[in-house]
Amino acid sequence: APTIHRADYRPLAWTVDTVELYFSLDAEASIVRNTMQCTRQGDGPLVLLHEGLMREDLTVNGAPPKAMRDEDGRIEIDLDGEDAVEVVVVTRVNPSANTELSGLYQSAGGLFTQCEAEGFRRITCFPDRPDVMTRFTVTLEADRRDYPVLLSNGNLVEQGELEAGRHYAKWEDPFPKPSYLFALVAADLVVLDRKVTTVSGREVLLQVYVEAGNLDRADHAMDSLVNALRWDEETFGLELDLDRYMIVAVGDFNMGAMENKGLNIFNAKYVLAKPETATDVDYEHIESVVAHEYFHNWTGNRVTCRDWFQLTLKEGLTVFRDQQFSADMLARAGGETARAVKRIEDVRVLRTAQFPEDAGPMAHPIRPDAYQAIDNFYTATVYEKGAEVIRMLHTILGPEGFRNGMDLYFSYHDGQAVTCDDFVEAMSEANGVDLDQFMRWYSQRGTPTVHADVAFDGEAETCTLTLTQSRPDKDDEPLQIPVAVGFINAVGDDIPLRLQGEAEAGATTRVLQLTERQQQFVFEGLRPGSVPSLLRGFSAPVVMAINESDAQLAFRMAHDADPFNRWDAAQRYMTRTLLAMAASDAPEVPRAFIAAFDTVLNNIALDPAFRTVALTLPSEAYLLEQMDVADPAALRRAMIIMTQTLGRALADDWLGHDEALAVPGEYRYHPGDAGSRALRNLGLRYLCAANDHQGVGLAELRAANAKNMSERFGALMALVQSPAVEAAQLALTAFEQTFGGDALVMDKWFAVQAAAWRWSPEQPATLERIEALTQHPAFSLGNPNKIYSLFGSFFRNNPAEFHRPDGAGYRFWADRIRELNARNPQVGARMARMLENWRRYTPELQQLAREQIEGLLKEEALSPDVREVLEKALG
Ligand code: HT7
Ligand code: ZN
Repeated sequence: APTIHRADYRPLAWTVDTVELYFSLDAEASIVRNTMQCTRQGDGPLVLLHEGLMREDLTVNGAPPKAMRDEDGRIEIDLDGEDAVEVVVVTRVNPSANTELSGLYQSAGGLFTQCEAEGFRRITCFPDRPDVMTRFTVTLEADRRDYPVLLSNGNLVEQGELEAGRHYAKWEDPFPKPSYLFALVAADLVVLDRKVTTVSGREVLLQVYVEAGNLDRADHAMDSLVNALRWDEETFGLELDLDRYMIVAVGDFNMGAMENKGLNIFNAKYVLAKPETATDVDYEHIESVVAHEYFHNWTGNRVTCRDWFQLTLKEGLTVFRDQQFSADMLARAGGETARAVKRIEDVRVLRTAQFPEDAGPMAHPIRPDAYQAIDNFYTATVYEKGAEVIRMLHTILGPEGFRNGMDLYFSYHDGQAVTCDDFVEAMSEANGVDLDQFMRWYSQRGTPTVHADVAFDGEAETCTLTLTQSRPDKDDEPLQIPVAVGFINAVGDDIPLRLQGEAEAGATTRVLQLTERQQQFVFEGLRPGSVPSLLRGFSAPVVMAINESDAQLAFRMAHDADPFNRWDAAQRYMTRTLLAMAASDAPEVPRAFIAAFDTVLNNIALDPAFRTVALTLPSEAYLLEQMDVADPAALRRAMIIMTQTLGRALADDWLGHDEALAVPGEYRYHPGDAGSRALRNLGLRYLCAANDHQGVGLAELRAANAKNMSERFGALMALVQSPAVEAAQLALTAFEQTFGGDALVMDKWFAVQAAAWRWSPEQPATLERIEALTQHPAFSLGNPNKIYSLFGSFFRNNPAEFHRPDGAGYRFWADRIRELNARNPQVGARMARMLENWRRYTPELQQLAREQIEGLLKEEALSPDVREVLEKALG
């Protein structure tokens, strides 16, 4: 596939002002009649893009075009002398044969669309680029019995009966939009309605559409939507601009959800929840994804991207907004610790998913310069690092300055397709701040490291903090890095800080602006022995390198007033301990480590949710990234010894907390309750790892009888991740019997087995178990959730079993990529990425991985998506 470069962007010569779509819907043969009013805006032909379409007709002003070229999915029509034309295209599509789930496709008997990024061209011929903003009118016609619900964007303006059991609905979207935001749904669904009044007094209808039988799982999504609507009014003064806002749940969906104007289509996983089937984490994800899509209505839809290189303009900003929203919701119910725990969870995701991406062959700036398949660039870098970049702006400008910048951005660009520069310029202008250097975050890839050196002058009572930034790409220019800093005294209290030149001491946390390669900051009135706490709240997406002893880490784990850094101290201590154990022939957990762990576990003044994150080991993906040569087997041995030791040494404590933290009464989604459940689940994890008799007994009981899925699944996971093989098998079978008919719950059942460690050589290998599970009746290659649960969970969360020394894991991976490449290249490419960092592994593993990647690249029918990933992996 050709490489597309950001620098090559040119405006189109022709745009489409209005489009009228008439769909005659049918699962095998849908006819699409598309009438476009096009106007000239520059020199050149009218360009229409298409992919995999049966074209039945194409006319310009009622006649076949006189001069037309059609090559590689691109039609060019010369229209010399014309300034405005009507173009009609008639196409035929087969939704039931669409296994890629892009364009118009079938799922569970209904018809759905997914158009971002380039799916609209799989429905009709169109200048399918985000800078073409068009007013859409859509008529859907279908069989009433099979498709009683007919939805599209905007307002329903007409509906009625037709002959032969068919009916129709006509929808008009008052807002011009790019084609990637078009959507339709034709299906047999039920709906949850709620009416709310917006801040300006307009009554709007909110709807959540689900399959019959799932209405009792739609309330949480609806509540989340209402909360998001209110939050955007209050925080950014942004009001819902439509009379009707719909969310539709679908079982087969490549990603999480899609923000189509007024008609969001969601992976059912991010809509459906009731206590018996959804965990606290599911509830949390639903809240944030519903909010994310809602927030796109302004950041993405009203102001959209000029081209796909600007993707982080909408995604980074919208992730930042959903993170702030969730933090506010959690803090409202659970106080400030709940906010801190949310920040910790977000950073954990960044470090686990984005840091390795930024150090691997797919590394790219948050605004990439080139791509082959845009679907490969919906990445952790564009989303999560992009959100961190926005967060830094928020930190630098302050909440008010940020809000002023947002207001100015909308006042300039509402209704436009713009660039990241436009956004940062609005922030700069609104605050009178020069952000030219800050813009480098958009063009430089890789995670920067900030080295910190702390030197005390005992006599003068000063402390000089020297910060030095270094970046993976040598030619990179220094970035602007906000570094939040605090110091803690010997009894664990935060010290009010006075920077040289200041008259008196002020706040205990100060944000320093590191703009040069190296800078010194002098603090006055600081005694030697004061302990620095750097990068508080993770104020920038960097690695903070500082020499700290184990004792200092244990001290900060117990005392740092910044909860993020307290957690981070624990992570650093765990990381260094696990890496030392992985490098040792006789790994053992040091006593001092157990003592530091014990102190946090038994500090009941600390919120259980915080204790849970502080006592959760770093992910294996993150730890492997920290090893000079990634050795999954050695790391797994260390992880097993660590979890067993912490379970055994602290068994009584875990059991005591289990009893003390039982949550009485009916399930409610609440951060306090969720924190207690999470700490109990973590306790079961450690106890079962140690094969503690009482712990296993508790887990067995809870896996069988718990009233809510958080406790039931937590117990199941603890059993499956333990040497208690028989108890685990019994629990898995019982779980399957209870939930075998529930696709979303079965996703969990697949995922937990795919992530299972091997606790002894007698235990069957996880790969064999996965191979058997592909034959399970609830498994389907056509359902992305199943792929992510069974294969994704294995490749991502089970490195020791995936990177097996005999190469069987890699052979399995290659076979799956072959299948998925043919069926669903977007999902195939995602799975292909799971081996992209193969060069980090031991030489033996590298050799085995290389063979499989090279073998795949010899395949003739490789999709552009999969090919791009594999070629980059091989470098
Ligand atoms: N903006 C949405 C992206 C999306 C997507 C992209 C490629 C292929 C399929 C997709 N489904 C949804 C999701 C979001 O960020 O809100
Ligand atoms: Zn998004």
